Amino acid sequence: MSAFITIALVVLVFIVIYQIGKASEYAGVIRGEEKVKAQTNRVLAVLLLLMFPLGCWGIYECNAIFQDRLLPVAACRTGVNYDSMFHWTTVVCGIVFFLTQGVLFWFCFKYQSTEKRTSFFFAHNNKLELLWTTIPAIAMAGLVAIGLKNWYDVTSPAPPDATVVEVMGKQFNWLIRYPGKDNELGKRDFRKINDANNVMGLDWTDPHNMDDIIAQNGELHVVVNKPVKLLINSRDVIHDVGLPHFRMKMDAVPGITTTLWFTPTITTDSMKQITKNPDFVYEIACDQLCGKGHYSMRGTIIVQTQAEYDKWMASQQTYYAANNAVATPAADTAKAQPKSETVKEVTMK
Ligand SMILES: [Cu+2]
Repeated sequence: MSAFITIALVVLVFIVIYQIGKASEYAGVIRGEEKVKAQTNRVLAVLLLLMFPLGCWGIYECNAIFQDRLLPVAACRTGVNYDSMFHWTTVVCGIVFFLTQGVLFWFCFKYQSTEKRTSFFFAHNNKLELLWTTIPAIAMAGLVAIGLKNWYDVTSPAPPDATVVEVMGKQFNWLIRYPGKDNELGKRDFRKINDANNVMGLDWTDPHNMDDIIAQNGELHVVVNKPVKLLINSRDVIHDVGLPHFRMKMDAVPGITTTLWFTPTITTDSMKQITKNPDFVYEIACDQLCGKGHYSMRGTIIVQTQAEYDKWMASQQTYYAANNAVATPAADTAKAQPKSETVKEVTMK
């Protein structure tokens, strides 16, 4: 019964809408169809003309509101180049936008349909075709050329004096490994991964691993004005090392090492002053949806002077010492004493 009532109701609604349409059609005939059409056209043309400045004003207001919430100045040279490319792309596209949209809205107003105007059929014009193909092609080629230059800059081999650091993504944080005094990262084997005392699966038969340091709290310490090369990989699923303040990102893929290098130019302390934010930190954001804890996968980068970096490095205990000398679970390593050399001596025997 209810199904019958529903169908009847739907049919009734259709009939009502149809009748309203018919009624307005008759009303138009009585009032003069052409007159009503011309009046509607005029209103629409004026509204369209108002629409353009209103839209532009909206864009301006949005920009003013969000200006302070945008990223601060780029903290490396390639980042500055990237920002400049973004700026010029916006300028070129902005000019094209205002020219074409301005003309579009103006024409809608100027050439609105009236009783006196008849359609003008415009089939083809070689000059115009050439003009609106060549100019955008040159502009696009210029923008692509700048983009390619920046891309090669970022993906070029790192300078030989770059500090090498391994960044490993895992659900849901970042593991940062430094090569230690021998300046060489030891071998890893995913079968040796053990959350209790070998989070990155370091192969203890490789002597290069003995002095490797895994930074606590996922903090990546780097020296200002010194190139740093990141060797990026993942322990489980695909993550992505996103460095918004350096305008860079690179996928962290299990089984494949990807690289990224940059030279930080502004220390964390200077950036605190620039942003007038005493809590400012450079961020490593995971840019790849990697699971339910993805939102919390945030690492930090500390950009510091060479002296500060050396002091921090001296306070770090080797991962081997922290996890094998004293048989402590990984959770206790945070409390481990910084006497790495002594502990290392004991464990090496
Ligand atoms: Cu993620």
